Amino acid sequence: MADQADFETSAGNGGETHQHVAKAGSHGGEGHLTTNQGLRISDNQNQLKAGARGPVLLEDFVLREKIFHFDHERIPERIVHARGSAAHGFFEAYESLADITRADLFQRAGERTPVFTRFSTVAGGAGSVDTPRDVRGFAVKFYTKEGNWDLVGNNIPVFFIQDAIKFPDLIHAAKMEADRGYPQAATAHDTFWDFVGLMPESTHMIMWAMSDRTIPRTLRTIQGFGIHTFRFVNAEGRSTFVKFHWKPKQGLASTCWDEAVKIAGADPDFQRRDLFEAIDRGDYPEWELGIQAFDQKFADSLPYDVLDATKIIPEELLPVRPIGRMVLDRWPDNFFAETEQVAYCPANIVPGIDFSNDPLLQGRLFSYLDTQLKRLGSTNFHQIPINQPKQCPVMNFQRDGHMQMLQPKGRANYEPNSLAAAGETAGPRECPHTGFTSFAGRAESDEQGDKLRIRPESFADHYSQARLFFRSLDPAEQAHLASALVFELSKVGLEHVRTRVLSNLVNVDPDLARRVADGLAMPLPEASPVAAPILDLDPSPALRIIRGALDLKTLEGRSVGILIADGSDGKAVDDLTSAIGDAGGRPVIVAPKVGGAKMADGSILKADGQLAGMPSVLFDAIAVILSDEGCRSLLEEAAAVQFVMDAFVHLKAIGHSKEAQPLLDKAGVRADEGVLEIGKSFLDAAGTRHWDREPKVRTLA
Ligand code: HDE
Repeated sequence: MADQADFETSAGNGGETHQHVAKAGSHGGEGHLTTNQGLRISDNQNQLKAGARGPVLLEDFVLREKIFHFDHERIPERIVHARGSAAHGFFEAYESLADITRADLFQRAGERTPVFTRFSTVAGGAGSVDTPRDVRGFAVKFYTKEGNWDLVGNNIPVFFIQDAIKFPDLIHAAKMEADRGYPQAATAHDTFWDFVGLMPESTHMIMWAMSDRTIPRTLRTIQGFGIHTFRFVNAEGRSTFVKFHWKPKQGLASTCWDEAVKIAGADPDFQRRDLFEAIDRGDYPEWELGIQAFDQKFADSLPYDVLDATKIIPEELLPVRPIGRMVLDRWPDNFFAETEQVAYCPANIVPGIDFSNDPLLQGRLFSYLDTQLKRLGSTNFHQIPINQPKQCPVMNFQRDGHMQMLQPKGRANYEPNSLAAAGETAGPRECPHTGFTSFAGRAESDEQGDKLRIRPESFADHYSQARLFFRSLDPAEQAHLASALVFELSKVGLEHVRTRVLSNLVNVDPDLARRVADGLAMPLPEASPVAAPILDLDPSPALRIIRGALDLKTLEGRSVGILIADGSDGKAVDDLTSAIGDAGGRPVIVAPKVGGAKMADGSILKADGQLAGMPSVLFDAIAVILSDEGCRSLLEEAAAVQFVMDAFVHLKAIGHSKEAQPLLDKAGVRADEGVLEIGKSFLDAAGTRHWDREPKVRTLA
């Protein structure tokens, strides 16, 4: 028998009918190894055999139980968003929002609600890499006192399609091609662009997907969006439309495409590791939650429909009001139990929050519950600890089913009942006052009442906001976007597909289309026909990453790789390391050998990583502190030359000792404001990328 202390019981999900949820995960303690029946195991090294060299006996139930359980360790991965990383934390409300919502978590300034947040890529499998060009999922489970509220969003505020019925087609087209099983986690292939070309409603999202938003530097430097229009409903039953925004305190930052590709090889878990390590060292990532709140009159004043998930409301038109912050401060105990088994669902809402008629959102309300049954195998998936409400009981008469963990007592398993009159436990009752009621106001749709498979006229404009997005970007970002289109379409073998996409791009911006056509060495086709006039909307600088409002120049939370070798000046390395730490950055020592290098004064300085295994793509800036002799030896080392060359072409700051100059020369580094001798100004330069360098290092479309 295992020690009794290994098995906690918790009333976590308690309440009248659901008492005593056994915590199924207490196998981590010290003590004796047992079978799942609690039988102490005497030998975990050898099977039961008939004689020392004889055959294995079928009787060996210890072996069979262990192998049986192992064989079934995998569950179906998510059909989309399979690869993810998650963390625990809290949400803290800034002020009472009682005027617009009755949701309990927004009633009191300073009130904290526990959260579990999962970030993901969309297209790749669970074992794919962290840095493909892809949308990032941003799903937050708020464990409120009134039940779980899931805000299941992305790092992009729009989506590819307007109607949920197109989702399986979109995902089929985006994932690995059906016959060949590749490419994994990449949209640069025929079927994706074939679908996109035929679905002009995806054009706005394509602009975002081809921008640097989809190659984020870390998960800590992405924005999040609820995408759909939701509702807040206050105690009087008045509804206000809301759109949700998460803004990273760490700033918004992306990689260069070439860098993202190289990170995939150097560290396929780069973003997962970054999140883990940041939390581990107490550098807790934080986001501010904001809302755009508006009424029907405002919605009616817009030239597009707020129920259309391919549209944004520019912040310049309707500012984002900050309403609280989320801090992620705890890594899960167990990846499978929590990150893999967490089951988000946009239908999980609380009183004071409600849906709009967005047809994409409406379809999602069905999909997530359905997918959880397939993935987690039981209708009782809500009993898994990560999915249980933490601050309120679960009480109802739903019973039985696979893997039922609860043992309700008594006869009451229906409602209403009058068993209380006989002195028996009657169980929970509905509550018309505090229970959730759906917002009953007049539906937004004029078509309400007729059964129609139809797209409203107000959804017909597919290009104005794509144009708005492209024209709002910094010129460097526009060049990245155009080059991403050239790259992706260059991987498309079907010429008619490329031509069709180009025709759609002409509607977005003729200059963009021309740049992409030039990059492909293809003629520029005629614009594709449009269903609604294309408007020149006012640009929205808030959409920029580069030189935008969230492009922070700081070392906080960023890393500097310091390359050293035998003979380096130990004091210079120490001084730089402390200065980086003081500026909130993370110094990482890289040397040809992980055991360290012998400094000029004879001391050994240990390295955090070996040069061949820690290329500069893993850092936000680099420093090279070498002696003449150390530099000479590294001139013959391709990894050292590449370390410096990549930092330069990825627009990072390079600080160096005088003696390191020959290595910089060999790497083709040319002087600019981001290349400096080590000193105070290097620290300033290291807090940002040097975009003006780009024309010197890359040909962009
Ligand atoms: Fe999802 N989506 N989705 N999605 N989605 C899933 O649910 C679906 C959409 C999003 O970290 C699945 O548990 C449909 C938009 C995130 O666990 C599935 C449609 C947005 C996650 C599903 C959409 C999202 C998912 C797969 C079209 C941004 C990962 C596994 C109507 C607002 C959550 C699962 C996590 C996951 C269906 C469109 C975000 C199959 C039918 C739009 C962040 O149910």
